[in-house]
Amino acid sequence: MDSATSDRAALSDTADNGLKIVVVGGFGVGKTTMVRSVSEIRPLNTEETMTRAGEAVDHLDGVQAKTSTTVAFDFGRITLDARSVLYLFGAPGQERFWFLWDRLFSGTLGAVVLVDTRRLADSWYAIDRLEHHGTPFIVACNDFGGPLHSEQQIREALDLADDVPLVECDARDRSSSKYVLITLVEHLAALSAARLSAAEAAVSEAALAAAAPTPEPAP
Ligand SMILES: Nc1nc2c(ncn2[C@@H]2O[C@H](COP(=O)(O)OP(=O)(O)O)[C@@H](O)[C@H]2O)c(=O)[nH]1
Ligand SMILES: [Mg+2]
Repeated sequence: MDSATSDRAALSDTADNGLKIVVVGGFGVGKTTMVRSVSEIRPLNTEETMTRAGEAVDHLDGVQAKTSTTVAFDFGRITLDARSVLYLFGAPGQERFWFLWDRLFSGTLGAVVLVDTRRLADSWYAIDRLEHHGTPFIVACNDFGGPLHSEQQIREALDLADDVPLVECDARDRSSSKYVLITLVEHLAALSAARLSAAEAAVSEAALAAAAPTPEPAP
């Protein structure tokens, strides 16, 4: 299906493996845009017009051009193959909705943290919560034409471990958003393979130890 929003693709009868992915990050970093651009169904989103009432509670620095905001979450879907389907949840970014995040993370396989390089600190909270929950994630820098930082500078500013993938994207572009999700799925697959081989190594070590001849007691 090519159009992100014009059609409603029916879920295949064979789809029995639902994988939940969340898109998180600061206010106005492009979460709703990414779920919209990549979803194969018309995405559910809960956008409301921003009014002056929010001025006093939401931090609007750097996002003055924004006219609507997510007040619950975004939801979209992407079929991976006959059995596997990605369900995408975009979290609301403003601080007063952070209480929703912990619930949103339950059952989540992995997350995309979107960042705007002009406001890197706005995505700190997302990374902190994901680390707290032990949810694997990747970081995607959304292209707002912001200052160019080296990968090392971004990693340092976000205090990212070396094994967390860091990519660039344009959330408005479907293939770019797809690439971000593919990077996440590959990262999850690599983590799961590493866990499996660590478990296999532990099992064979235990088997070797059990099979080793018991030393003769000293005379
Ligand atoms: N220049 C640029 N603008 C973007 C990009 N992604 C989103 N936007 C715009 O940034 C604004 C905020 O995006 P939105 O998806 O609502 O952010 P959210 O609060 O994280 O859900 C909207 O006006 C989008 O059209 C991008 O990659 N580049
Ligand atoms: Mg939003």
